[in-house]
Amino acid sequence: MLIKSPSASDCKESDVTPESFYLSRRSLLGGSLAGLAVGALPRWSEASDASQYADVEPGAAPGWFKDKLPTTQWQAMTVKGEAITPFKDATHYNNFYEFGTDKGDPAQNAGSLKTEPWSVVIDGEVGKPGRYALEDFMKPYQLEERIYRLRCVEAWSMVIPWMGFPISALLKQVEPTANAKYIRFETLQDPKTMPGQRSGFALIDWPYVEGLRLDEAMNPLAILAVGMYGRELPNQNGAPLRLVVPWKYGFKSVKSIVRISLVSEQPKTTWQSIAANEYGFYANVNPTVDHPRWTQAHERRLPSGLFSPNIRQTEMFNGYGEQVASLYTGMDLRKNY
Ligand SMILES: Nc1nc2c(c(=O)[nH]1)N[C@H]1C(S)=C(S)[C@@H](COP(=O)(O)O)O[C@H]1N2
Ligand SMILES: [Mo]
Repeated sequence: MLIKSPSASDCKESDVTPESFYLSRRSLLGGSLAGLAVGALPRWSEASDASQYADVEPGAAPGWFKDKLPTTQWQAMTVKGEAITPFKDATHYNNFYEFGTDKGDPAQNAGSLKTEPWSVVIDGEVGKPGRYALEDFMKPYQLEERIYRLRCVEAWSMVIPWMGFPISALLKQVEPTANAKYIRFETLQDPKTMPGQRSGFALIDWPYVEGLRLDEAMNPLAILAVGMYGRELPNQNGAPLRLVVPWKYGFKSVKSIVRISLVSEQPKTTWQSIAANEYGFYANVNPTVDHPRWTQAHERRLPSGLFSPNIRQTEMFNGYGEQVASLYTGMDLRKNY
């Protein structure tokens, strides 16, 4: 495991606020983000003891969820010797622009998201379209625990134990037609409960949309998650249903999904629409292709603080090359960033 000790300038928070750069009134007005961004950092919890759960209400876990809990013990597991990120950090340092642009905003504001009842629409190029109540939608699937690295395009990362099921299992259920080439995911749009969608300054054309090529979605690593850390998803992490594609930058992993469409054309995705020269459709983690405004060669692994930034080398495909590199044989990953 390579650990690089950074120079002070290596990975300043102020360099690395790319996504909120487009959303924040302050940055649009040209104000400096540096002080504000550091101020917004949560204080890191020291140990992964039970007290870190204190201010994240689990809510009433629905029956279907309890019945499906896997028996594995995430507490004891690691990824190649990398520790699981404390729950507190994973739930208080979030990007979920529907609830604000600062990292602490989703934890503060996502309580207003109403996750029950929840329904998911399946449409487009499928043999079995429909609208399903979440508990019916979930019926065919067994939950599996997946401990994955999450690498944000902003050059920070975590290790999160998810619970979910492979998208390939969903595709088997809905029966894509021969015309289906991509899968498109849409987040809830509800300005009443999502203050970010009411902001006149955000450049996002809501709802938040993401997509995958069908063969990417079929890869066994690509999952839809309904839980993390042995419990259901907290709202700020995309309850009740989100995508997790660990070899891609975090913005691909769209939260709070209400619609899944099989389509014949590459979908127009949120970040590509905002700044196509900075955020591509593929968004595979790639330490050799820098973002126009900062390097992607390394990352801050949370918990990370001013005095122990915890910098590590970023791995190609976020370390999942063995499983996914063959999806991109013959593609120029410099062009298809
Ligand atoms: N709907 C929606 N999904 C989203 C986002 C968002 O703003 N809205 N942010 C993305 C980004 S940039 C990242 S890094 C991850 C963060 O997931 P986490 O907060 O669970 O760590 O969610 C992604 N999914
Ligand atoms: Mo991100």
